[in-house]
Amino acid sequence: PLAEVKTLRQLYEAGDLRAPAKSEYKPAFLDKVSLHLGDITKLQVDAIVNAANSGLQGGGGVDGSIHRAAGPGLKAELREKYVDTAKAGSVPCPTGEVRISTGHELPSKYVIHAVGPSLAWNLRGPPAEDTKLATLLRDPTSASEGKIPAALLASCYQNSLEVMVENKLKHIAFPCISTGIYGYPIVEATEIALHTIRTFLSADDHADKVERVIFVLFDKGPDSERDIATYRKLLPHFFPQE
Ligand code: AR6
Repeated sequence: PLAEVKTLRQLYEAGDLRAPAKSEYKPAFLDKVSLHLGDITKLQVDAIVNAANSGLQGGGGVDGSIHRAAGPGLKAELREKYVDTAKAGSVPCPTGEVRISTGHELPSKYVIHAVGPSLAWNLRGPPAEDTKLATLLRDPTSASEGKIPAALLASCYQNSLEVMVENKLKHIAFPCISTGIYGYPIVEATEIALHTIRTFLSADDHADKVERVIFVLFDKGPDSERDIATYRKLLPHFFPQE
């Protein structure tokens, strides 16, 4: 099944991705990174990442789909490991952090539950002007727990990759964390995702430990066209063709 998920090299060769005229990045990792359109719950990989909430007991969006596909054992495992053990006054998984579970009835072996920052509660619908959103993204007091949303989103990707390597897992598939119900703007979120992964793979011996990082874009989402266009445009910037 992983053989069916095309690498960036294959996408370039098929003409599905086009390199930009110029990029400050050197070509690298083209066999380790994939862009895949579809449902993350169908992927048979070592780990899929869930865009969870800090309660870790399920929700809407990709979280709901993962819990449905995994069956009730997932919720029970999360409750036992992280909800029941959470100290009084703390949450099972604070924003920016991740928790790992097994995959239960999913084809993937593990699920890494990542809690992205939410801008939705602050925006209450689309921003009136771009400047309002720009302020929100940079103002540490305006969003999640007094921390800058971009840093929290980067932490989701960074922590997921670290947990992956710690557990000796070889592949990981990410959804577009925070860009659905949590309202993070897609271009900024994609830049954070791609930058964090490119930097992680570039460090020390990380590239040897990671076989594949898959960006999964939901083909049936309301914003799937927009998401696909964004990844097609930005991926070649961070991972240019040789
Ligand atoms: N496979 C891949 N991607 C998917 C799938 C799927 N089956 N379903 C949705 N997506 P969201 P968030 C995409 O809203 O913004 C939940 O209630 C979707 O198109 O799932 O981080 C949680 O419990 C979008 O691109 O996550 C939290 O409370 C991306 O997944 C909250 O939502 C993320 O959208 C988290 O919100």
